[in-house]
Amino acid sequence: MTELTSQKQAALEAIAAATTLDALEEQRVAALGKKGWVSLALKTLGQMSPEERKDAAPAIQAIRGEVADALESKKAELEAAALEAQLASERLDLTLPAPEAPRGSIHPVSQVMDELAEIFADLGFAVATGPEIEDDWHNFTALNMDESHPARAMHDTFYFPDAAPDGSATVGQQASQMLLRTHTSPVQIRSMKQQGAPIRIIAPGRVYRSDSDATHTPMFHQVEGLVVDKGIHLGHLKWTLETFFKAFFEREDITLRLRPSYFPFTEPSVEVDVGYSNEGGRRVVGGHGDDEGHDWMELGGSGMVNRRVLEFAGIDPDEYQGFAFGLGIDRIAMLKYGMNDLRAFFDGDPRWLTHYGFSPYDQPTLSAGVGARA
Ligand code: 2NL
Repeated sequence: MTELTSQKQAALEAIAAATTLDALEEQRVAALGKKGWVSLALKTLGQMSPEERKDAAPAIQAIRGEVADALESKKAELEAAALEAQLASERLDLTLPAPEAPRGSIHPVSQVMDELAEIFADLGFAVATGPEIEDDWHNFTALNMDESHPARAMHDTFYFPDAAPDGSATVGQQASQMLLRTHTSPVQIRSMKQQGAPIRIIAPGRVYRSDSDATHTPMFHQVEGLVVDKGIHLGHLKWTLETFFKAFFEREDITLRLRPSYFPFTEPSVEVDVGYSNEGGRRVVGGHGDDEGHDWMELGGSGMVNRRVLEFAGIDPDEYQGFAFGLGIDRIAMLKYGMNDLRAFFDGDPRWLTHYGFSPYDQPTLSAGVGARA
């Protein structure tokens, strides 16, 4: 018995001293495992006389109980300590500021297209879109540009080597030559053919010309506008452009000069000039171009839709008249937001975008102002 008591004493001390669950498990196996000293002591009961057993059995059971209790409470203590340590090490400080996620920005061309759409929507214009890969008929023929027109020469237009593979684009029985549209006019031709007159649309988008230098990129952006109705005349055109430029440049002192010109698709045709002044090397739109220190700048072309174009588009020119205009989006974006190099628009350099790009929250609205906040 004394041996068991000292074994118990040693075991209780070892259990008390255990600092890990593994060390504690070792103690459990050594005492209560199949070959542990408690289990061996229990086995000795079988060889005892009933009298001996009567005293020894409760004593061994008591030792077993003491050791088992000590193991259990130490296990609970170590598990609680392990949980505390884990909670302390995995604690999240929710008051720390989150790392800032990189935020995208709106390209100035997209911003200006949104501004255009907003202003013209207020004047009753819908936005029309169409394919950038066009056929010769919609891009040229329907716009009164016959085979001999210089804009149809190879050096201006990107032609595809073959006609439409599925024969979808045909003129009469003949497959039409495919090309990258050189203006957004074919969008308006398609809209007129589809919905007829009256019509009031703008067609903003990418256009392509084989031209590349400091002021020309092979892809650029254009917005064209078209109004067809009864009794439309040049006065409607001038008021519409004036009203647009005042809203777009956000100033009232805009002066337009309509200069006689020639386009095959309009008759009469006029170039649209706007008065500007030079302020510290920067061109600022506004004022009268003939005033001291002012000059005129060409922003686009326009005119009354040529009656042949209306006929091509299936509209009776004796019943309906229309005006149309075309403006370079990249050009008016540079003018409004002070960019000086057209090529940087399409380099895709994120540093340029960070400098000139717009926050997604700068949504153009007429009530809050179409221009983005500085
Ligand atoms: C320019 C000149 C212009 C048009 C585009 C047009 C469209 C149809 C019918 C008649 Cl469907 N005209 N568009 C008219 C005059 C000028 O653009 O210098 N653009 C930058």
